[in-house]
Amino acid sequence: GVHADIKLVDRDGEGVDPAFRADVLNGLAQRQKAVPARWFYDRAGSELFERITTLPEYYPTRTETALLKAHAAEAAALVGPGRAVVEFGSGSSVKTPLLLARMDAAAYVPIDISGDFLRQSSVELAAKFPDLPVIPIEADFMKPVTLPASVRDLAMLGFFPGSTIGNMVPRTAIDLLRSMRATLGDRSHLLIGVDRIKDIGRLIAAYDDAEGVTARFNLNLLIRINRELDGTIPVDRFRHVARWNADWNRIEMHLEAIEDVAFEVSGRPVTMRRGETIHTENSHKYTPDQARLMLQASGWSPCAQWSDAEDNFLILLAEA
Ligand code: AVI
Repeated sequence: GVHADIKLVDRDGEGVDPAFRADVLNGLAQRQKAVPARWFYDRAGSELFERITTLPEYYPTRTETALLKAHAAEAAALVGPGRAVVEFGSGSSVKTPLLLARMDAAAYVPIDISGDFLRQSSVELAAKFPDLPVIPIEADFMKPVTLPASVRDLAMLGFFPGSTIGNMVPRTAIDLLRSMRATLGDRSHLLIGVDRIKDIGRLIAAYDDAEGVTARFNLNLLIRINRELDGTIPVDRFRHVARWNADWNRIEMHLEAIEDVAFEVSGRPVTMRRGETIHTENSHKYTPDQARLMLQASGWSPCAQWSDAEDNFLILLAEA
């Protein structure tokens, strides 16, 4: 069963989130305008992201799922039974059960900043694994998290799928991996998904799909700003752009003004010239060597890795 009461937080149609307001106002005041990608995920954004994961062009989700199907048992054998599986993020209804079905785990501990996603996925997971204690923690996993006494003495397996690590610049990614190491302790392992560098055309297609779902996902950020921060952004004067940054090995998503625009956010005036962009996301891609180096730089020792036949995606197992 689920071992916690989590308060429901739903900001759709509610008051202003001061952190959102600060991030947007600061971001729009920069020379290269930028809004952190974490703000994509309101209700509509989360639904659009779910649709992205099933698009023909968006290979990461289906490739990682296949890798877990094929190799979770091997990973489980390397890690051993009786672990607390600590997932960073509230968990996917497909990937998490694939791992837990093979782990013989002592507890499942999802950590997420969004209480309502956490609550929903914990209840679903507990229904699938009735004998597994599910202990959701509402917290920002970018910082070290104090785990409850009921799991603190168990050896742990951290689980961080989805190549979410790619949405951070390498410095921040290393800080996060270090803080995971601190959260999980000396006897722990980490299983992490990383998207690989590949043909640029295929990478761009994955972030600029023919159906336009990713464009709507990106543009939804402007709709959210208008709704939650009293914005007057002319959304139809912006277009979705996905481009490859070869210096950083990353896909960048931007929202480009297609003509000169002037609008307000929370009473503050903003102007943009035609062609000027708001940078909304980075999605870094790694070679297997780079991924292992990043783990090592964060205090983790890589011990196994699995990739698909087309070299699209990588899951790595590391030990503390
Ligand atoms: C959540 N994250 C790993 C996705 C990615 O691929 O960087 C977010 C995403 N953005 C556009 N499409 C998917």
